[in-house]
Amino acid sequence: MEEVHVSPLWPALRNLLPLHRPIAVTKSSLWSFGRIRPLVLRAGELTPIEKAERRVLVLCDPGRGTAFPQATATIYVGFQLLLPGEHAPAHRHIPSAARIIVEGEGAYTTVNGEKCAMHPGDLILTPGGMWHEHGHEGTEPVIWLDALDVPILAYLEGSYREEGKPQIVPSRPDGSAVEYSQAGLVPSRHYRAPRPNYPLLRYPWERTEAGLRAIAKHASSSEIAELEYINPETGDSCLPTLGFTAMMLLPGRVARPPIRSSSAVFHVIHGSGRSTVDGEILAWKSGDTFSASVFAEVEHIASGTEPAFLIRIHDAPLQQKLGFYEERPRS
Ligand code: GTQ
Repeated sequence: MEEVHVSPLWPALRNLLPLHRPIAVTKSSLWSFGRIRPLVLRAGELTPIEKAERRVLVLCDPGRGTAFPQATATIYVGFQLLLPGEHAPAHRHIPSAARIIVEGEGAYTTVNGEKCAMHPGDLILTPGGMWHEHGHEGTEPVIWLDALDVPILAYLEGSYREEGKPQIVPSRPDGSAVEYSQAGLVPSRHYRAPRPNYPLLRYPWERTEAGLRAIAKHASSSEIAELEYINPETGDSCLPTLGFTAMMLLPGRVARPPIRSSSAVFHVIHGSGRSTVDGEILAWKSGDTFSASVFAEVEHIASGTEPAFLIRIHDAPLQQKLGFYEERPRS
């Protein structure tokens, strides 16, 4: 069989098609920002941006090991460092990216000619195919969390990049302060004028937090205050394969979402708390990041007296497009 390049199905069948639910390779994990931050800053001392192009420490799933730059089957996340005065040159690629700013002021990302200021908690999109470059006009290091769908694009043998020239940037704010400054209102278009595919690239954190606080104030005790980041022109997920939500957890109140077929990475914007993922207790605080595999049983609770705010990155949009996303009630 080896000589003619064939193999029998039957020894592999039960692994390829397990009963009732998938066998997850991903092992849920917590990445402590306090432990990773000094390593990221050390990388800044040792590795010039010109050499690195993107100076990132990738969060690796313990179920796969550090040879695999991914946190789950579909989600890549990494902490990227930009130092004052540095410039990460323009490129574009097939995978889509989003960034969540962790610390520091003064950096910006330019996406298809739109200069997006980076403030802690902001979510900034770099959809596949769009030119992007990063710059820093501040005085302190800036660190953000990149999330990309590169594991799935690499698996599909679809991933490549192109390098470009610095973009020309008109002097105006990004779309969150111009065309899409008010929820529920989008620019009127003339007959047949195309709507942009990715109209809104920056989601300022202050608005997200205000929206969550408004919901939490009026929510019943069983509801989880959670907002989805969407495309304001279509209502779709903001990237094709990855979805993003923001959650507000109240101290003393357990959030128990349904079991989901999607995998997820959670990033703590601020506050502290604990999550149980398939029976494992993960204690987290500001800047920490943790993962949950497909079909994981997850619950979260804030600790202390202040609410906690998390961003959930997940692959339900991909699973929905492929027609197999599901949720199961908790027992
Ligand atoms: O900032 O453009 O973490 O291209 C991985 C690939 C960040 C980026 C990553 C990238 C970028």
